[in-house]
Amino acid sequence: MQPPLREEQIRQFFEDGYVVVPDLFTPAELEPLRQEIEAIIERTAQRLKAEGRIQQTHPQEGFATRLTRLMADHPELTPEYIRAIEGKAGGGHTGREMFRLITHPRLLDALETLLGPEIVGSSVYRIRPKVPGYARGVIPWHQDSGYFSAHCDTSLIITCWIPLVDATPENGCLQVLPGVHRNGILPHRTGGPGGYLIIQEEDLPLPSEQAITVPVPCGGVLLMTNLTPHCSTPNRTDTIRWSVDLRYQALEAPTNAFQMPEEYPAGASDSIACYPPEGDFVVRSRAHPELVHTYEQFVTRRTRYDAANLPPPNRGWVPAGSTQQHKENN
Ligand SMILES: O=C(O)CCC(=O)C(=O)O
Repeated sequence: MQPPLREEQIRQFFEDGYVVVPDLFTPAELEPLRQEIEAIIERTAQRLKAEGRIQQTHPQEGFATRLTRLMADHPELTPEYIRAIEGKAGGGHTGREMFRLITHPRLLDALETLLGPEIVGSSVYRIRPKVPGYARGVIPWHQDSGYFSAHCDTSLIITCWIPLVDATPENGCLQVLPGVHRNGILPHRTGGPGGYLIIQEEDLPLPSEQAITVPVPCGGVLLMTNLTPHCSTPNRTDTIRWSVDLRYQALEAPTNAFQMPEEYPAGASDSIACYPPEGDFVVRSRAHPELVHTYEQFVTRRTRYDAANLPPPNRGWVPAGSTQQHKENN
């Protein structure tokens, strides 16, 4: 039987901080999630029409174009569409097909070769509709750890970036800086383009011209570490670059997978989880299979964390353009 990741893929992941596995899924295996997202768009458009806020629902448009048409008709409704798809703070989509993808055995087998057999679905997962011209679709240089609590910088948290269509340089695939993930956390700044954190050019360990552009075919996965600097590029096509990014860590890394938000001692949220506002969940445990969360438990955990409104980590990053240095304890 073919191993989940080949030796050279494992080596590239640890040496370069990223690797593309071009054929982890068949495009057909991603179809149920595409349909789950299409159903949200349909429901949202129907609701807005019933409320008299839109006239056209564009049912004839497909996954690649419908959201573009809806947003072009009413740009002011963009946040409402995005929120319906992504949830309140981004990770609120708890559909069954999303869970099926997050817990897909082939994906977990690949992750087991990198993380070991005890795996937590780390809280931050996202759906990203990169609609042509949508400013928040283009994400500046960052390490995912820039968003996480500082006490997780030394843990490996793997991002699995999974396009739901072919991701190309034209439609805004990612770029990475290879081989610099072992140098630790870089200074991030607040208030980058789209409101995101940014590592400014002068703080990148390599000039951005040395970045590698990483196309990923539909069915493929880009694996990155939490310290791999990466950014996403503009979508210059007329179709949507849909993707999801999922994150995983070993059970021994800091996690809130065994607490509900109301069980936190006051003020302790930053010292427990890597990303306190969202709930982690166990996806594989060879030693204690009884710890693995079911779909129903996953939904409950995600919903309770969503309602608790815990603040994101405050790492003391200073604003973009400021000459102030970030705090030493980052
Ligand atoms: O999907 C994108 O365009 C960017 C994703 C990203 O930066 C991330 O997953 O950390």
